[in-house]
Amino acid sequence: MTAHGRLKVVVARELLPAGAKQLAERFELLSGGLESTRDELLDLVPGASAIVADPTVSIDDELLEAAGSGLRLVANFAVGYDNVDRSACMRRGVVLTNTPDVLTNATAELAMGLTLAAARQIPAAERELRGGRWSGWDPADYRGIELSGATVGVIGMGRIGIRYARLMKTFGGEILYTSRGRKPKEEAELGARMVNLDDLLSGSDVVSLHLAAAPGNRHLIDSRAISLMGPDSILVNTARGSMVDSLALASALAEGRLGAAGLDVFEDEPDVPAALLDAPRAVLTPHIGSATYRSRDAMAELVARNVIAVLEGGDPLSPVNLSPEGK
Ligand code: 8YV
Repeated sequence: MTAHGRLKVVVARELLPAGAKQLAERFELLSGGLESTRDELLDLVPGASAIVADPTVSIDDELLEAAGSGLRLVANFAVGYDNVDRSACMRRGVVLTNTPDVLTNATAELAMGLTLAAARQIPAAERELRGGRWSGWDPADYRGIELSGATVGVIGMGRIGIRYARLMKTFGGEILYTSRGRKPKEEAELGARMVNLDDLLSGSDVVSLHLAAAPGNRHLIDSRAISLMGPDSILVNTARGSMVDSLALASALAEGRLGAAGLDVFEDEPDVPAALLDAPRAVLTPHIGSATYRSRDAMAELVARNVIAVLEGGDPLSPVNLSPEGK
């Protein structure tokens, strides 16, 4: 509670007006800003009832301790929450919320866009043209991979994976997937087949990652996994950078052992390894999966509705299960 009798809500970096406006009407709202440092955040959180975070903000014991015992909620502006120490939240009775559903279409559409852009080398072709290096039409120039009839492997058949599978099914190929459990509805609707990871990697023309990051899937796509993929196949990652060994991927692209890659996420954002920047047939975007007007506004609104619900004594709209086995 602040001197003005209002509960204090701290936005670690920035919340879009679609959410910030509602919070500012009810609470004392403080924002660190996009450039805020860890130390500035530690100075900002004492006495906060809620913290609004995003994947770039590490929510750990130290930060929760600095906020103090009045902290009731961490509202993450993202569906992923690998930036949050869930057991630390659980120990302190702090609720964690995320923003599922509202970004499903946006993220799946970007994954599809990266798939197409990588298959046809659209960014590299455009760079050549803009760089004044287009010397004339050449029948051998920029020949790419055709997606019609391609087998698409979806690693992680959750909400975003399913949406991506539906979009990619329009190319008419087969859908393979890995998942914790069978998806009978998608099997019936898309003819999708659940297989093990190795069979997915060796049997797909396109492999797209849609898993939540976890310690157990760090470098899930390493040099061995890449070696199972065909030399014309495409790897797409809009999930988390930690799941792909960037250097192994860059070597495979440089040596022609992999067809192309479309990546929106990186291991140590915003740093992108030079090897990837230099790799041929790699399309790289700066973590824009959910960046549509509709999705980002809906995410901000959902963050605000979660904060309001919890601080006004109700139930969170989209709580994260904090138990160790929870997803
Ligand atoms: C971005 C995401 O993190 O929701 C996620 O998990 O990775 C993306 O939505 C988000 O846009 C940045 O806050």
